[in-house]
Amino acid sequence: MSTPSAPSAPSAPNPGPPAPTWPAEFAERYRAAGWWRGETFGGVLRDRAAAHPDRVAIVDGERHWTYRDLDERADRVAAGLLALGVARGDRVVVQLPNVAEFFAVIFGLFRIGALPVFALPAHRRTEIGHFCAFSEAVAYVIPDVSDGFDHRTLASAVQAVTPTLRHVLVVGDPGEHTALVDIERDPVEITDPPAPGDLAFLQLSGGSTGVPKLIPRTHDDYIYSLRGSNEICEVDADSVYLCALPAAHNFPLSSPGTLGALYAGARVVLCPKPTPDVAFALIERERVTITGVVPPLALAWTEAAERGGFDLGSLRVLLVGGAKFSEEAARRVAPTLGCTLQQVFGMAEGLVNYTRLDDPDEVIVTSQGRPISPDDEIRIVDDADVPLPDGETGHLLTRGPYTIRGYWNAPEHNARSFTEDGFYRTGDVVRRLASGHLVVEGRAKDQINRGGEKVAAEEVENHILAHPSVHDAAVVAVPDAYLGERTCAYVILRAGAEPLKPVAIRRFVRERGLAGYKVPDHVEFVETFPYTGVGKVSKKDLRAAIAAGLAARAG
Ligand code: OOB
Repeated sequence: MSTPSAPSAPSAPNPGPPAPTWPAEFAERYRAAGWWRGETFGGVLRDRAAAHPDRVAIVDGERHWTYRDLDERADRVAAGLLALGVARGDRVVVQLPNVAEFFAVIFGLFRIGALPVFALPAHRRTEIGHFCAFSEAVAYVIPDVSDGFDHRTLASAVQAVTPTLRHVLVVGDPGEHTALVDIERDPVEITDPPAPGDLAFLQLSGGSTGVPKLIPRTHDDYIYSLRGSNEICEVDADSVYLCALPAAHNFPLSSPGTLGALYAGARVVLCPKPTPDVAFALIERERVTITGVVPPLALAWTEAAERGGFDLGSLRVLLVGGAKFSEEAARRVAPTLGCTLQQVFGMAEGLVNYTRLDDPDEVIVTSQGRPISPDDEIRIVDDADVPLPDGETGHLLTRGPYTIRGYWNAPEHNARSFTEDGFYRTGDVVRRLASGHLVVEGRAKDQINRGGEKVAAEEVENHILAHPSVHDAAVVAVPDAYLGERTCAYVILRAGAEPLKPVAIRRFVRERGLAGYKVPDHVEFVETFPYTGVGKVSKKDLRAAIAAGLAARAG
Protein backbone atom coordinates (compact mmCIF):
# COMPACT_ATOMS: atom_id res chain seq x y z
CA MET A 1 0.00 0.00 0.00
CA SER A 2 1.27 3.45 -0.85
CA THR A 3 0.69 6.52 1.23
CA PRO A 4 -1.40 9.36 -0.12
CA SER A 5 0.32 12.50 -1.30
CA ALA A 6 -0.03 15.59 0.86
CA PRO A 7 -3.40 17.33 0.68
CA SER A 8 -3.29 19.93 -2.08
CA ALA A 9 -5.24 22.56 -0.22
CA PRO A 10 -5.29 21.84 3.47
CA SER A 11 -8.12 23.55 5.25
CA ALA A 12 -9.72 23.20 8.63
CA PRO A 13 -12.22 20.32 8.66
CA ASN A 14 -15.74 21.61 8.36
CA PRO A 15 -18.19 18.89 9.34
CA GLY A 16 -21.14 21.27 9.02
CA PRO A 17 -23.96 21.56 11.51
CA PRO A 18 -25.06 18.47 13.45
CA ALA A 19 -28.01 16.84 11.70
CA PRO A 20 -31.25 16.31 13.62
CA THR A 21 -31.38 12.69 14.69
CA TRP A 22 -33.48 10.10 16.52
CA PRO A 23 -33.81 10.45 20.29
CA ALA A 24 -31.76 7.81 22.15
CA GLU A 25 -34.77 5.74 23.19
CA PHE A 26 -35.88 5.38 19.56
CA ALA A 27 -32.37 4.52 18.38
CA GLU A 28 -32.15 1.84 21.07
CA ARG A 29 -35.50 0.43 20.07
CA TYR A 30 -34.58 0.27 16.37
CA ARG A 31 -31.31 -1.47 17.22
CA ALA A 32 -32.97 -3.90 19.59
CA ALA A 33 -35.60 -4.75 16.97
CA GLY A 34 -32.81 -5.61 14.53
CA TRP A 35 -33.63 -2.82 12.07
CA TRP A 36 -30.31 -1.06 12.57
CA ARG A 37 -27.55 -3.63 12.44
CA GLY A 38 -24.43 -1.52 12.62
CA GLU A 39 -23.48 -1.83 8.97
CA THR A 40 -21.88 0.81 6.74
CA PHE A 41 -21.91 1.05 2.95
CA GLY A 42 -18.15 0.76 2.77
CA GLY A 43 -18.23 -2.38 4.89
CA VAL A 44 -21.12 -3.96 2.98
CA LEU A 45 -19.30 -3.60 -0.33
CA ARG A 46 -16.12 -5.02 1.21
CA ASP A 47 -18.06 -8.05 2.50
CA ARG A 48 -19.80 -8.72 -0.81
CA ALA A 49 -16.52 -8.42 -2.72
CA ALA A 50 -14.92 -10.90 -0.31
CA ALA A 51 -17.84 -13.33 -0.55
CA HIS A 52 -18.16 -13.36 -4.36
CA PRO A 53 -15.42 -11.29 -6.00
CA ASP A 54 -16.09 -12.49 -9.55
CA ARG A 55 -19.82 -11.99 -9.61
CA VAL A 56 -20.84 -9.08 -11.86
CA ALA A 57 -21.98 -6.03 -9.86
CA ILE A 58 -22.51 -3.42 -12.57
CA VAL A 59 -23.18 -3.56 -16.29
CA ASP A 60 -22.69 -0.28 -18.14
CA GLY A 61 -22.88 -0.85 -21.91
CA GLU A 62 -20.10 -3.27 -22.73
CA ARG A 63 -18.41 -2.74 -19.37
CA HIS A 64 -18.92 -5.40 -16.72
CA TRP A 65 -17.57 -4.56 -13.25
CA THR A 66 -17.34 -7.44 -10.83
CA TYR A 67 -17.74 -6.92 -7.09
CA ARG A 68 -13.95 -7.02 -6.88
CA ASP A 69 -13.68 -4.33 -9.58
CA LEU A 70 -16.20 -2.08 -7.83
CA ASP A 71 -14.55 -2.59 -4.45
CA GLU A 72 -11.14 -1.70 -5.89
CA ARG A 73 -12.40 1.31 -7.81
CA ALA A 74 -14.11 2.60 -4.66
CA ASP A 75 -10.85 2.15 -2.74
CA ARG A 76 -8.89 3.97 -5.44
CA VAL A 77 -11.34 6.87 -5.50
CA ALA A 78 -11.32 6.98 -1.68
CA ALA A 79 -7.51 7.18 -1.65
CA GLY A 80 -7.58 9.85 -4.35
CA LEU A 81 -10.11 11.95 -2.45
CA LEU A 82 -8.09 11.71 0.75
CA ALA A 83 -5.01 12.81 -1.17
CA LEU A 84 -6.92 15.86 -2.36
CA GLY A 85 -7.71 16.71 1.25
CA VAL A 86 -11.36 15.64 1.15
CA ALA A 87 -12.12 14.61 4.72
CA ARG A 88 -14.75 12.79 6.69
CA GLY A 89 -17.92 14.88 6.92
CA ASP A 90 -17.06 17.01 3.87
CA ARG A 91 -19.83 17.42 1.32
CA VAL A 92 -19.30 16.52 -2.35
CA VAL A 93 -21.99 17.30 -4.92
CA VAL A 94 -22.33 14.33 -7.27
CA GLN A 95 -24.10 14.93 -10.57
CA LEU A 96 -23.56 11.92 -12.81
CA PRO A 97 -25.77 10.15 -15.32
CA ASN A 98 -26.25 6.37 -15.18
CA VAL A 99 -22.60 5.34 -15.51
CA ALA A 100 -20.53 2.83 -13.54
CA GLU A 101 -18.35 5.62 -12.14
CA PHE A 102 -21.34 6.89 -10.18
CA PHE A 103 -20.92 3.86 -7.92
CA ALA A 104 -17.13 4.09 -7.68
CA VAL A 105 -17.55 7.71 -6.58
CA ILE A 106 -20.31 7.24 -4.04
CA PHE A 107 -18.74 4.15 -2.47
CA GLY A 108 -15.39 5.97 -2.42
CA LEU A 109 -17.09 8.81 -0.54
CA PHE A 110 -18.96 6.42 1.76
CA ARG A 111 -15.66 4.73 2.66
CA ILE A 112 -14.01 7.93 3.84
CA GLY A 113 -17.19 9.28 5.42
CA ALA A 114 -17.49 12.26 3.06
CA LEU A 115 -21.10 12.92 2.08
CA PRO A 116 -22.37 12.75 -1.49
CA VAL A 117 -25.01 15.40 -2.18
CA PHE A 118 -27.15 13.76 -4.84
CA ALA A 119 -27.90 16.20 -7.67
CA LEU A 120 -29.98 15.12 -10.67
CA PRO A 121 -28.59 15.27 -14.22
CA ALA A 122 -31.28 17.84 -15.15
CA HIS A 123 -30.14 20.34 -12.52
CA ARG A 124 -28.56 23.53 -13.78
CA ARG A 125 -26.72 26.57 -12.47
CA THR A 126 -29.37 27.66 -9.98
CA GLU A 127 -29.77 24.28 -8.31
CA ILE A 128 -26.10 23.27 -8.44
CA GLY A 129 -25.02 26.71 -7.23
CA HIS A 130 -27.38 26.36 -4.30
CA PHE A 131 -26.31 22.82 -3.38
CA CYS A 132 -22.62 23.74 -3.52
CA ALA A 133 -23.00 26.98 -1.57
CA PHE A 134 -25.51 25.74 0.99
CA SER A 135 -23.72 22.48 1.74
CA GLU A 136 -20.31 24.25 1.56
CA ALA A 137 -19.23 21.49 -0.80
CA VAL A 138 -15.49 20.98 -1.30
CA ALA A 139 -15.86 19.06 -4.57
CA TYR A 140 -18.29 18.58 -7.44
CA VAL A 141 -18.27 15.45 -9.62
CA ILE A 142 -19.63 15.67 -13.17
CA PRO A 143 -19.61 14.02 -16.58
CA ASP A 144 -17.91 16.02 -19.36
CA VAL A 145 -20.91 16.30 -21.66
CA SER A 146 -24.21 14.58 -20.98
CA ASP A 147 -27.36 14.81 -23.06
CA GLY A 148 -25.68 17.53 -25.13
CA PHE A 149 -24.97 19.68 -22.06
CA ASP A 150 -21.40 20.61 -21.14
CA HIS A 151 -21.23 20.24 -17.36
CA ARG A 152 -17.66 21.59 -17.26
CA THR A 153 -18.81 25.10 -18.22
CA LEU A 154 -21.49 24.97 -15.54
CA ALA A 155 -18.89 23.77 -13.02
CA SER A 156 -16.56 26.65 -13.88
CA ALA A 157 -19.36 29.16 -13.34
CA VAL A 158 -20.33 27.63 -9.99
CA GLN A 159 -16.73 27.33 -8.83
CA ALA A 160 -16.13 31.01 -9.55
CA VAL A 161 -18.75 32.00 -6.96
CA THR A 162 -18.32 29.19 -4.40
CA PRO A 163 -15.21 29.70 -2.24
CA THR A 164 -15.36 26.26 -0.60
CA LEU A 165 -15.47 24.40 -3.92
CA ARG A 166 -11.85 23.36 -4.36
CA HIS A 167 -12.20 20.48 -6.83
CA VAL A 168 -14.22 19.68 -9.92
CA LEU A 169 -13.76 16.04 -10.88
CA VAL A 170 -14.81 14.94 -14.34
CA VAL A 171 -15.74 11.51 -15.65
CA GLY A 172 -14.36 11.81 -19.19
CA ASP A 173 -12.46 14.72 -20.75
CA PRO A 174 -11.78 17.14 -17.88
CA GLY A 175 -11.24 20.34 -19.87
CA GLU A 176 -9.91 22.90 -17.39
CA HIS A 177 -10.81 20.66 -14.43
CA THR A 178 -9.42 17.34 -13.10
CA ALA A 179 -10.16 13.91 -14.53
CA LEU A 180 -11.52 11.45 -11.97
CA VAL A 181 -9.12 8.77 -13.23
CA ASP A 182 -6.20 11.10 -12.54
CA ILE A 183 -6.94 11.38 -8.84
CA GLU A 184 -7.32 7.63 -8.31
CA ARG A 185 -4.53 6.18 -6.18
CA ASP A 186 -3.47 2.84 -4.80
CA PRO A 187 -5.67 2.00 -1.82
CA VAL A 188 -4.66 3.37 1.58
CA GLU A 189 -5.81 2.42 5.02
CA ILE A 190 -8.71 4.59 6.13
CA THR A 191 -7.91 5.41 9.72
CA ASP A 192 -11.12 7.23 10.57
CA PRO A 193 -13.99 5.45 8.80
CA PRO A 194 -17.59 6.50 9.42
CA ALA A 195 -19.69 4.74 12.06
CA PRO A 196 -23.05 3.11 11.21
CA GLY A 197 -24.96 5.91 12.92
CA ASP A 198 -23.11 8.62 10.98
CA LEU A 199 -24.54 10.42 7.98
CA ALA A 200 -23.91 8.62 4.70
CA PHE A 201 -25.19 11.27 2.27
CA LEU A 202 -27.54 14.17 1.70
CA GLN A 203 -30.50 13.44 -0.56
CA LEU A 204 -32.64 16.14 -2.18
CA SER A 205 -36.16 16.91 -1.15
CA GLY A 206 -38.82 17.43 -3.81
CA GLY A 207 -39.61 20.50 -1.81
CA SER A 208 -42.40 22.99 -1.60
CA THR A 209 -40.35 26.01 -0.58
CA GLY A 210 -38.16 28.54 -2.38
CA VAL A 211 -35.03 26.38 -2.34
CA PRO A 212 -34.63 22.59 -2.18
CA LYS A 213 -33.84 21.12 1.25
CA LEU A 214 -31.17 18.53 2.01
CA ILE A 215 -32.13 15.22 3.61
CA PRO A 216 -29.55 13.67 5.97
CA ARG A 217 -29.56 9.85 5.79
CA THR A 218 -27.40 7.58 7.93
CA HIS A 219 -25.77 4.26 6.99
CA ASP A 220 -27.89 2.38 9.53
CA ASP A 221 -31.25 3.83 8.56
CA TYR A 222 -30.78 3.67 4.80
CA ILE A 223 -29.36 0.16 4.84
CA TYR A 224 -32.39 -0.95 6.81
CA SER A 225 -34.66 0.48 4.09
CA LEU A 226 -32.67 -1.51 1.51
CA ARG A 227 -32.87 -4.75 3.45
CA GLY A 228 -36.59 -4.28 4.04
CA SER A 229 -37.17 -3.43 0.38
CA ASN A 230 -35.22 -6.45 -0.82
CA GLU A 231 -37.32 -8.74 1.30
CA ILE A 232 -40.60 -7.24 0.08
CA CYS A 233 -39.53 -7.12 -3.58
CA GLU A 234 -37.85 -10.54 -3.37
CA VAL A 235 -34.46 -9.27 -4.49
CA ASP A 236 -31.69 -11.80 -3.92
CA ALA A 237 -28.27 -12.63 -5.37
CA ASP A 238 -29.85 -13.95 -8.57
CA SER A 239 -31.79 -10.74 -9.28
CA VAL A 240 -30.90 -8.37 -12.09
CA TYR A 241 -32.02 -4.77 -11.45
CA LEU A 242 -32.35 -2.37 -14.36
CA CYS A 243 -31.67 1.23 -13.33
CA ALA A 244 -33.86 3.10 -15.81
CA LEU A 245 -34.48 6.32 -13.83
CA PRO A 246 -31.67 8.76 -12.88
CA ALA A 247 -29.48 6.75 -10.48
CA ALA A 248 -29.23 9.52 -7.88
CA HIS A 249 -32.97 9.65 -7.21
CA ASN A 250 -34.13 7.90 -4.07
CA PHE A 251 -36.50 5.55 -5.91
CA PRO A 252 -33.95 3.83 -8.23
CA LEU A 253 -31.29 4.19 -5.53
CA SER A 254 -33.09 2.37 -2.75
CA SER A 255 -36.53 1.01 -3.60
CA PRO A 256 -34.99 -1.55 -3.77
CA GLY A 257 -32.89 0.05 -6.43
CA THR A 258 -29.24 -0.21 -7.24
CA LEU A 259 -28.11 -0.10 -3.62
CA GLY A 260 -30.64 -2.76 -2.64
CA ALA A 261 -29.37 -4.94 -5.48
CA LEU A 262 -25.74 -4.44 -4.46
CA TYR A 263 -26.65 -5.18 -0.84
CA ALA A 264 -28.12 -8.49 -2.04
CA GLY A 265 -25.05 -9.29 -4.15
CA ALA A 266 -27.21 -9.01 -7.26
CA ARG A 267 -26.44 -7.45 -10.65
CA VAL A 268 -27.19 -3.83 -11.58
CA VAL A 269 -27.72 -2.97 -15.24
CA LEU A 270 -27.45 0.73 -16.05
CA CYS A 271 -29.89 2.07 -18.60
CA PRO A 272 -28.73 5.29 -20.28
CA LYS A 273 -32.24 6.26 -21.39
CA PRO A 274 -35.61 4.90 -20.22
CA THR A 275 -37.27 4.81 -23.64
CA PRO A 276 -38.88 1.42 -24.39
CA ASP A 277 -36.48 0.56 -27.23
CA VAL A 278 -33.35 1.14 -25.12
CA ALA A 279 -34.75 -0.38 -21.90
CA PHE A 280 -36.38 -3.39 -23.58
CA ALA A 281 -33.19 -4.25 -25.47
CA LEU A 282 -31.32 -4.28 -22.14
CA ILE A 283 -34.03 -6.32 -20.39
CA GLU A 284 -33.76 -8.90 -23.16
CA ARG A 285 -29.94 -8.93 -23.37
CA GLU A 286 -29.23 -8.92 -19.62
CA ARG A 287 -32.21 -11.03 -18.52
CA VAL A 288 -33.41 -8.26 -16.18
CA THR A 289 -35.75 -9.48 -13.43
CA ILE A 290 -36.84 -6.22 -11.76
CA THR A 291 -36.93 -2.51 -12.49
CA GLY A 292 -38.70 0.67 -11.42
CA VAL A 293 -40.29 3.48 -13.42
CA VAL A 294 -42.51 6.54 -12.98
CA PRO A 295 -46.13 6.41 -14.25
CA PRO A 296 -45.56 8.15 -17.63
CA LEU A 297 -42.83 5.63 -18.45
CA ALA A 298 -45.03 2.75 -17.35
CA LEU A 299 -47.62 4.00 -19.86
CA ALA A 300 -45.03 4.21 -22.63
CA TRP A 301 -43.68 0.75 -21.76
CA THR A 302 -47.06 -0.96 -21.73
CA GLU A 303 -47.95 0.61 -25.09
CA ALA A 304 -44.63 -0.45 -26.60
CA ALA A 305 -44.90 -3.95 -25.16
CA GLU A 306 -48.22 -4.39 -26.95
CA ARG A 307 -46.38 -3.86 -30.24
CA GLY A 308 -44.02 -6.75 -29.36
CA GLY A 309 -40.53 -7.23 -30.78
CA PHE A 310 -38.64 -7.92 -27.53
CA ASP A 311 -38.39 -10.90 -25.24
CA LEU A 312 -39.30 -9.51 -21.82
CA GLY A 313 -39.83 -12.97 -20.32
CA SER A 314 -37.17 -12.52 -17.62
CA LEU A 315 -38.97 -9.52 -16.05
CA ARG A 316 -40.76 -10.53 -12.86
CA VAL A 317 -41.52 -7.22 -11.16
CA LEU A 318 -42.20 -3.71 -12.42
CA LEU A 319 -42.21 -1.13 -9.66
CA VAL A 320 -44.19 2.01 -10.43
CA GLY A 321 -44.06 5.06 -8.20
CA GLY A 322 -42.99 8.66 -7.71
CA ALA A 323 -46.46 9.88 -8.65
CA LYS A 324 -49.97 8.47 -8.61
CA PHE A 325 -50.44 5.59 -11.04
CA SER A 326 -53.97 5.55 -12.39
CA GLU A 327 -55.99 2.41 -11.85
CA GLU A 328 -56.64 2.08 -15.60
CA ALA A 329 -52.96 2.18 -16.41
CA ALA A 330 -52.14 -0.14 -13.50
CA ARG A 331 -54.47 -2.78 -14.88
CA ARG A 332 -52.52 -2.90 -18.14
CA VAL A 333 -49.13 -3.78 -16.61
CA ALA A 334 -49.44 -7.49 -15.90
CA PRO A 335 -51.16 -8.47 -19.18
CA THR A 336 -48.84 -6.48 -21.46
CA LEU A 337 -45.48 -6.83 -19.72
CA GLY A 338 -46.10 -10.28 -18.29
CA CYS A 339 -44.85 -9.35 -14.82
CA THR A 340 -46.23 -8.38 -11.42
CA LEU A 341 -46.94 -4.71 -10.82
CA GLN A 342 -45.66 -3.39 -7.54
CA GLN A 343 -46.81 0.11 -6.63
CA VAL A 344 -44.41 2.12 -4.52
CA PHE A 345 -45.23 5.31 -2.67
CA GLY A 346 -42.05 6.64 -1.16
CA MET A 347 -40.22 9.80 -0.31
CA ALA A 348 -36.57 10.75 0.00
CA GLU A 349 -37.29 11.79 3.61
CA GLY A 350 -37.87 8.14 4.46
CA LEU A 351 -41.17 6.24 4.53
CA VAL A 352 -41.62 3.82 1.62
CA ASN A 353 -44.80 1.83 0.99
CA TYR A 354 -45.09 -1.13 -1.36
CA THR A 355 -47.94 -3.29 -2.52
CA ARG A 356 -46.86 -6.85 -1.74
CA LEU A 357 -46.19 -9.31 -4.55
CA ASP A 358 -48.87 -11.65 -3.19
CA ASP A 359 -51.49 -8.95 -2.57
CA PRO A 360 -54.80 -9.55 -4.36
CA ASP A 361 -54.83 -7.95 -7.84
CA GLU A 362 -57.44 -5.41 -6.78
CA VAL A 363 -55.20 -4.16 -3.99
CA ILE A 364 -52.21 -3.97 -6.34
CA VAL A 365 -54.02 -1.82 -8.88
CA THR A 366 -55.96 0.41 -6.47
CA SER A 367 -53.56 1.11 -3.59
CA GLN A 368 -50.09 2.57 -3.18
CA GLY A 369 -48.97 -0.08 -0.74
CA ARG A 370 -48.16 -0.34 2.94
CA PRO A 371 -45.03 0.59 4.88
CA ILE A 372 -41.82 -1.42 4.88
CA SER A 373 -41.47 -1.63 8.64
CA PRO A 374 -43.69 -2.69 11.53
CA ASP A 375 -42.09 0.30 13.28
CA ASP A 376 -43.24 2.79 10.63
CA GLU A 377 -45.81 4.86 12.49
CA ILE A 378 -48.61 6.28 10.36
CA ARG A 379 -50.85 9.10 11.54
CA ILE A 380 -53.64 10.45 9.38
CA VAL A 381 -54.92 13.77 10.67
CA ASP A 382 -57.27 16.64 9.84
CA ASP A 383 -56.20 20.26 9.31
CA ALA A 384 -55.95 20.72 13.10
CA ASP A 385 -53.65 17.69 13.51
CA VAL A 386 -56.44 15.65 15.10
CA PRO A 387 -56.14 11.94 14.23
CA LEU A 388 -58.89 10.61 11.95
CA PRO A 389 -60.54 7.20 12.12
CA ASP A 390 -59.38 4.58 9.62
CA GLY A 391 -60.88 5.00 6.19
CA GLU A 392 -61.06 8.79 6.34
CA THR A 393 -58.93 10.95 4.12
CA GLY A 394 -56.41 13.26 5.76
CA HIS A 395 -52.83 14.46 6.03
CA LEU A 396 -50.20 11.75 6.29
CA LEU A 397 -47.69 12.12 9.12
CA THR A 398 -45.04 9.50 9.74
CA ARG A 399 -42.21 8.54 12.05
CA GLY A 400 -39.98 5.50 11.95
CA PRO A 401 -36.59 3.80 11.73
CA TYR A 402 -35.66 5.23 8.32
CA THR A 403 -37.61 8.52 8.30
CA ILE A 404 -35.55 11.61 9.08
CA ARG A 405 -36.20 13.75 12.15
CA GLY A 406 -35.25 16.96 10.36
CA TYR A 407 -33.66 18.46 7.27
CA TRP A 408 -30.01 19.35 7.22
CA ASN A 409 -29.31 22.83 8.58
CA ALA A 410 -32.90 24.07 8.38
CA PRO A 411 -34.20 24.66 11.93
CA GLU A 412 -37.02 27.02 10.97
CA HIS A 413 -38.26 24.80 8.20
CA ASN A 414 -38.02 21.78 10.50
CA ALA A 415 -40.32 23.42 13.01
CA ARG A 416 -43.00 23.48 10.29
CA SER A 417 -42.26 20.13 8.62
CA PHE A 418 -42.15 17.99 11.77
CA THR A 419 -44.46 17.69 14.73
CA GLU A 420 -43.08 18.23 18.20
CA ASP A 421 -42.98 14.49 18.72
CA GLY A 422 -40.96 13.94 15.57
CA PHE A 423 -43.52 13.00 12.92
CA TYR A 424 -42.69 14.16 9.39
CA ARG A 425 -45.49 16.08 7.68
CA THR A 426 -45.39 14.44 4.25
CA GLY A 427 -47.75 16.93 2.60
CA ASP A 428 -49.59 13.97 1.10
CA VAL A 429 -53.31 13.40 1.55
CA VAL A 430 -54.14 9.72 2.00
CA ARG A 431 -56.71 7.22 3.15
CA ARG A 432 -55.88 3.94 4.90
CA LEU A 433 -57.58 0.67 4.11
CA ALA A 434 -58.31 -1.95 6.76
CA SER A 435 -55.36 -3.96 5.41
CA GLY A 436 -53.01 -1.06 6.24
CA HIS A 437 -52.53 -0.14 2.59
CA LEU A 438 -52.55 3.56 1.79
CA VAL A 439 -54.37 5.19 -1.09
CA VAL A 440 -52.91 8.54 -2.13
CA GLU A 441 -55.84 10.90 -2.66
CA GLY A 442 -54.03 14.16 -3.22
CA ARG A 443 -51.51 16.59 -1.88
CA ALA A 444 -51.57 19.54 0.46
CA LYS A 445 -48.04 20.74 -0.24
CA ASP A 446 -47.50 23.51 -2.76
CA GLN A 447 -45.77 21.27 -5.24
CA ILE A 448 -46.40 20.05 -8.77
CA ASN A 449 -45.67 16.37 -9.43
CA ARG A 450 -44.69 16.34 -13.07
CA GLY A 451 -44.61 12.62 -13.79
CA GLY A 452 -42.52 11.99 -10.68
CA GLU A 453 -40.37 15.10 -11.07
CA LYS A 454 -41.19 17.45 -8.24
CA VAL A 455 -41.55 21.19 -8.81
CA ALA A 456 -41.86 23.49 -5.81
CA ALA A 457 -44.29 26.24 -6.85
CA GLU A 458 -42.62 28.87 -4.68
CA GLU A 459 -39.20 28.26 -6.21
CA VAL A 460 -40.47 28.89 -9.74
CA GLU A 461 -42.62 31.83 -8.62
CA ASN A 462 -39.56 33.51 -7.12
CA HIS A 463 -37.73 33.27 -10.44
CA ILE A 464 -40.67 34.64 -12.42
CA LEU A 465 -40.99 37.51 -9.93
CA ALA A 466 -37.45 38.54 -10.79
CA HIS A 467 -38.64 39.56 -14.27
CA PRO A 468 -38.81 43.36 -14.40
CA SER A 469 -42.27 43.37 -16.03
CA VAL A 470 -43.85 40.98 -13.55
CA HIS A 471 -45.98 42.16 -10.65
CA ASP A 472 -47.05 38.77 -9.26
CA ALA A 473 -46.92 35.07 -10.15
CA ALA A 474 -48.62 31.85 -9.01
CA VAL A 475 -47.59 28.42 -10.23
CA VAL A 476 -50.09 25.56 -10.10
CA ALA A 477 -50.59 22.05 -11.45
CA VAL A 478 -52.76 21.36 -14.46
CA PRO A 479 -53.95 17.84 -15.24
CA ASP A 480 -52.14 16.08 -18.05
CA ALA A 481 -52.97 12.75 -19.67
CA TYR A 482 -49.33 11.69 -19.98
CA LEU A 483 -47.42 13.28 -17.06
CA GLY A 484 -50.35 13.34 -14.65
CA GLU A 485 -49.64 17.01 -14.02
CA ARG A 486 -47.90 19.85 -15.76
CA THR A 487 -47.10 23.33 -14.50
CA CYS A 488 -48.98 26.50 -15.27
CA ALA A 489 -47.70 29.92 -14.25
CA TYR A 490 -50.32 32.61 -13.80
CA VAL A 491 -48.68 36.00 -14.21
CA ILE A 492 -49.87 39.54 -13.48
CA LEU A 493 -47.80 42.15 -15.30
CA ARG A 494 -46.87 45.47 -13.74
CA ALA A 495 -49.15 48.37 -14.54
CA GLY A 496 -47.94 49.95 -17.76
CA ALA A 497 -45.59 47.07 -18.68
CA GLU A 498 -45.43 46.05 -22.35
CA PRO A 499 -47.44 42.87 -23.02
CA LEU A 500 -45.29 39.71 -22.97
CA LYS A 501 -45.63 36.39 -24.75
CA PRO A 502 -45.57 33.17 -22.68
CA VAL A 503 -42.30 32.22 -24.33
CA ALA A 504 -40.62 35.29 -22.82
CA ILE A 505 -41.38 34.03 -19.30
CA ARG A 506 -40.27 30.53 -20.14
CA ARG A 507 -37.02 31.74 -21.66
CA PHE A 508 -36.41 34.06 -18.70
CA VAL A 509 -36.77 31.18 -16.23
CA ARG A 510 -34.57 28.91 -18.29
CA GLU A 511 -31.88 31.56 -18.61
CA ARG A 512 -31.80 31.96 -14.85
CA GLY A 513 -30.31 28.46 -14.83
CA LEU A 514 -33.23 26.39 -13.61
CA ALA A 515 -33.62 22.70 -14.51
CA GLY A 516 -35.70 22.26 -17.66
CA TYR A 517 -38.47 20.35 -15.88
CA LYS A 518 -39.17 23.44 -13.75
CA VAL A 519 -39.76 25.76 -16.72
CA PRO A 520 -43.55 26.35 -16.76
CA ASP A 521 -45.38 24.30 -19.38
CA HIS A 522 -48.09 26.94 -19.69
CA VAL A 523 -48.06 30.64 -18.94
CA GLU A 524 -51.31 32.58 -18.59
CA PHE A 525 -51.42 36.37 -18.18
CA VAL A 526 -54.24 37.57 -15.97
CA GLU A 527 -55.40 40.86 -14.43
CA THR A 528 -55.87 39.51 -10.92
CA PHE A 529 -55.79 36.28 -8.89
CA PRO A 530 -58.66 34.69 -7.00
CA TYR A 531 -58.09 35.16 -3.27
CA THR A 532 -59.11 33.15 -0.26
CA GLY A 533 -61.02 34.61 2.68
CA VAL A 534 -57.77 35.57 4.41
CA GLY A 535 -56.38 37.21 1.29
CA LYS A 536 -54.01 34.49 0.10
CA VAL A 537 -53.89 33.55 -3.57
CA SER A 538 -56.37 30.71 -3.98
CA LYS A 539 -54.44 28.05 -5.84
CA LYS A 540 -57.46 25.81 -5.67
CA ASP A 541 -59.48 28.28 -7.74
CA LEU A 542 -56.57 28.78 -10.12
CA ARG A 543 -56.25 25.03 -10.66
CA ALA A 544 -59.97 24.78 -11.33
CA ALA A 545 -59.82 27.70 -13.77
CA ILE A 546 -57.02 26.29 -15.87
CA ALA A 547 -58.49 22.77 -15.84
CA ALA A 548 -61.78 24.22 -17.12
CA GLY A 549 -59.97 26.37 -19.69
CA LEU A 550 -57.97 23.44 -21.04
CA ALA A 551 -61.02 21.22 -21.19
CA ALA A 552 -62.89 23.91 -23.16
CA ARG A 553 -59.96 24.29 -25.56
CA ALA A 554 -59.77 20.54 -26.07
CA GLY A 555 -63.42 20.83 -27.14
C1 OOB B 1 -40.23 9.57 -4.51
O1 OOB B 1 -39.53 10.42 -3.69
P1 OOB B 1 -39.56 12.02 -3.78
O2 OOB B 1 -38.85 12.49 -2.58
O3 OOB B 1 -39.10 12.48 -5.11
O4 OOB B 1 -41.09 12.46 -3.72
C2 OOB B 1 -41.93 12.09 -2.67
C3 OOB B 1 -43.34 12.47 -2.99
C4 OOB B 1 -44.35 11.91 -2.02
O5 OOB B 1 -44.44 12.68 -0.85
C5 OOB B 1 -45.60 11.97 -2.87
O6 OOB B 1 -46.09 13.28 -2.92
C6 OOB B 1 -45.11 11.60 -4.24
O7 OOB B 1 -43.73 11.93 -4.25
N1 OOB B 1 -45.24 10.17 -4.54
C7 OOB B 1 -46.40 9.56 -4.90
C8 OOB B 1 -46.09 8.21 -5.12
N2 OOB B 1 -44.76 8.04 -4.89
C9 OOB B 1 -44.28 9.25 -4.54
N3 OOB B 1 -47.65 10.04 -5.03
C10 OOB B 1 -48.61 9.15 -5.40
N4 OOB B 1 -48.38 7.84 -5.64
C11 OOB B 1 -47.14 7.33 -5.51
N5 OOB B 1 -46.93 6.02 -5.74
O8 OOB B 1 -40.98 9.97 -5.38
C12 OOB B 1 -40.01 8.12 -4.25
C13 OOB B 1 -39.06 7.70 -3.34
C14 OOB B 1 -38.87 6.34 -3.11
C15 OOB B 1 -39.64 5.43 -3.81
C16 OOB B 1 -40.58 5.85 -4.72
C17 OOB B 1 -40.78 7.20 -4.94
